[in-house]
Amino acid sequence: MATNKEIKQDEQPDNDKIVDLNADKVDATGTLMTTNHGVRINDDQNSLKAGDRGSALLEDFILREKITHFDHERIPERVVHARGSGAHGVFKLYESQSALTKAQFLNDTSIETPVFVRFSTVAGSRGSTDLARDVRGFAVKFYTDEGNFDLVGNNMPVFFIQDAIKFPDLIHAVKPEPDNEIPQAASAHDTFWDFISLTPESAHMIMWAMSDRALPRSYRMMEGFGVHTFRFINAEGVSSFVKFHWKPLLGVHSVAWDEAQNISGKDPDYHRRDLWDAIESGNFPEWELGVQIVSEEDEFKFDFDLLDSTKLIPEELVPVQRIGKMTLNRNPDNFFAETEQVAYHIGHVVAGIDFTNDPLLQGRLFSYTDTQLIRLGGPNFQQIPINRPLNPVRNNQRDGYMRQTIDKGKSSYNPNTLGNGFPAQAKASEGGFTSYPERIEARKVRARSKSFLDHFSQAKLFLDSQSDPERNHIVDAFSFELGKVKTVAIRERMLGILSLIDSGLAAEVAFALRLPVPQDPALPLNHSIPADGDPADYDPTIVRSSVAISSALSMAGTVKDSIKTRKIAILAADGVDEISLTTVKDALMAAGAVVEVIAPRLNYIIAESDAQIVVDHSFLTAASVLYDAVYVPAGTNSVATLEAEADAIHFLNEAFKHCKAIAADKAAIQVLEATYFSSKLPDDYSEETVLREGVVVVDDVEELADKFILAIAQHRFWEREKPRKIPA
Ligand code: HDD
Repeated sequence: MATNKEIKQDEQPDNDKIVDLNADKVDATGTLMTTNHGVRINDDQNSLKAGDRGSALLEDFILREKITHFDHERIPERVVHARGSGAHGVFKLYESQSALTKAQFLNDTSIETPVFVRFSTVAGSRGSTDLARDVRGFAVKFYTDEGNFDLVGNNMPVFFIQDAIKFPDLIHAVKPEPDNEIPQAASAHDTFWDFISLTPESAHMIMWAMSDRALPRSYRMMEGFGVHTFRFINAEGVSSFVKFHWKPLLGVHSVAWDEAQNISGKDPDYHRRDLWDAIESGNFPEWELGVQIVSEEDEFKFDFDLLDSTKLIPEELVPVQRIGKMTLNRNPDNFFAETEQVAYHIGHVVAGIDFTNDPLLQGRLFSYTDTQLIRLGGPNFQQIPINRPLNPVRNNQRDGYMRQTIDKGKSSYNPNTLGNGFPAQAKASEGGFTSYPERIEARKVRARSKSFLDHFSQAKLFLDSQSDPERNHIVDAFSFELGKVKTVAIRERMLGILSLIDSGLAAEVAFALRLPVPQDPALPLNHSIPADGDPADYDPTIVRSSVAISSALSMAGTVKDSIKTRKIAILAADGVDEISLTTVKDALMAAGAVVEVIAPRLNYIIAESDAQIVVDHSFLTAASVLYDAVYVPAGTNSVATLEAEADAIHFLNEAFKHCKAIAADKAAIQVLEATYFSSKLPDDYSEETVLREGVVVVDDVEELADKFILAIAQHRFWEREKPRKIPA
């Protein structure tokens, strides 16, 4: 047997080889075409035939190989999170976390850890729209020198269910209905709300899913959460509980629901394109990694159970410490090879990070390997380049479909002497993974812990922490979703659930549905208890929360001092005033925005000064919903054209309806006067008014640009929305 001293230190990471996939990259530039067995192809245009007009010959191995490969191009899409987009990047630690964890990439601030991130929606198929109302997946693979650590999270900090055994039910309910496969990528249908209305533990998550968090403006502008409580283990073996957070440096921003539905038609790849374009243009998306730490002694000090994934730890109770930064700086070379084949697994942890007994987490530990076996075709999926760890893999596993490594030597078993005892086990001091020796004395039971039974107080905490517009959007979302439900009994049951969260919320949704709020809402909840369960043991209405409001749960106070990467439209036509256009354009671009000129026709417009100005889109290829703000420059002919152009007026009307910043040179005011919001233009354009109303019309273009930038940074002026009718 080998002694540990004899183990060679040949195991240095080779970044180029693994993460850049260089060893496996094929660049066909300047090369000749070959078959898969390497024979040069002379004619790729015609199949082999008996004569010019004769039938094809079976002998044609070139044709057969090409068609066979094509026929087998598809692999099963992910059973959930099928629609997604990925990017490469790096993670850099701010300060050593060695007091908490021995994971090297969280100890050594000189290490730059490569990452591959995949964002996704949950319910839709691979080709579905990015803008569905849905949870977003936020999965990060850290290629650490000690193996891969996958943080497979979402953009919401809690989940629909508490136990993995309910996951197939949840997903069957939200996916398109099985008889007609309708609707695609939407939760607004009977089976989903039937299940939710019978599953009180989903109350908290459903508030998040009906909030604007489910409609991110960009993947780059959403938070990420590990959801479960994990463990950190330090070199002394001391464990602390940890919740992981990702905080986007651009802030957390959303779009309006009407806008989301329109984007789904105009550009279903909106988020994918946004991520790709940002990285291509060098605007690298950034998030800080945050941790909430709870010491082992404090496990039971909260009014919820740390093992319950339907609960979050309010930041008021345990602050989030930002420990490092992730930057996404490289687009994949090949969508299929990287983004489609990447295989995340919550069980991919490294020494220093460990699991808790969260029953949702425990079930996931099984599911992720299992799903890759069918999706990627066998047990060697970790050998696909995007999935390989940086450090060499050495064990006695052999063979199987698509084995990539050529393992040398006679011994493929342990213990052995024929291979000198290698590969040898690693001691803990050598980085060997050891599970946290948690003390467990328990009976084997199939039951839900009573500490998991408070289903409504954090749902209420979330609702009460929202700004008025955010709360209104939640009412609208429930009214929309339940409005699409055909079975009235399901709508009523949901109103019952809502009344257990907040009677005002239930009344507002009931008003929209013109239904009464049920009197005894707790009754149908008996569906969610075991066959022999006593309803008294499963009373989900216990209210425990000690925190009434948590400002971190609202997006209202997010970052609002930057317009970096915001997309601004300038509407113009022939005869535009060149200075009015370019002064504002240059100022916006200097502040980091992406500015596009939109005109009746493509290619260029001719300014009053006779200068040619490049046009990025015509009204045919652009749409208001694809921009964050809009500006109309001066120029007599341009203004006259736009004023009479229905597409231009529609563009502005939509921008106003979706609460976006709007600016016009004072000499272009006629265009705004042709919109439906002409009567709502403010009387003055002081900074205070601009920050409140989001509209700027002044004649000094430099002043205009400054005020417009302030307005765009606010992101949206939700207060512009029509006031709600208060139910009687
Ligand atoms: Fe899951 C994929 C996140 C619960 C079973 N999950 C998947 C992805 C994300 C999450 C981001 C996509 C990864 C990628 O981009 O490839 N899942 C979560 C979160 C959960 C959660 C945050 C709760 C806290 N998941 C969950 C449960 C189960 C699964 C309870 C099963 C018992 N999830 C899967 C899966 C998927 C998956 C079937 C589908 C494709 C894949 O794994 O690779 O195994």
